[in-house]
Amino acid sequence: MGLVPKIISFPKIGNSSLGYISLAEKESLPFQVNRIYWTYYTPESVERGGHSHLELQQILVAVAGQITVKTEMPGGHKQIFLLDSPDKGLYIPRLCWREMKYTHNAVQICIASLAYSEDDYIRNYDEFLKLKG
Ligand code: T46
Repeated sequence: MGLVPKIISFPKIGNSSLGYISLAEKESLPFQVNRIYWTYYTPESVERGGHSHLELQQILVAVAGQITVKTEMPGGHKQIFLLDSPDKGLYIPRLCWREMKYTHNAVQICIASLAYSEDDYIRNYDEFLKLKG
């Protein structure tokens, strides 16, 4: 997987009368998983993110509700992704600036490559812009 944000499609097993299972086999993921955490009850007025990570790689999944993710890579390439299905994930490479908005019912799973470390964050946008070039 190249170092750009991209949508990952997870297998979707089942049907509308039985329901569905989606899954992420480790061989299909672009990094070794270290931990998984989830965010929820984010008010619709709140924008989360507003940071990049020096080393952390992640996959975000909206297992319920919808998440709009704006991304920017060093160099200025900007994209907007809509996570609106539990069988869809967004791969976020290291250094990618991200901003997220959530519907009231959204539950975001974050599959992460590394343990939490505040030292891994770039929370200042001007500092992020200096990564360009
Ligand atoms: C990300 C996006 C997609 C902890 O104390 N431990 C933890 O494991 C985490 C993840 C966070 N925190 C603290 C740090 C902050 O004071 O919780 C507060 C909120 O964390 P953060 O600013 O990372 O929150 P989000 O929702 O902006 O970002 C989260 C992930 O944490 C982050 O890695 O990229 O989702």
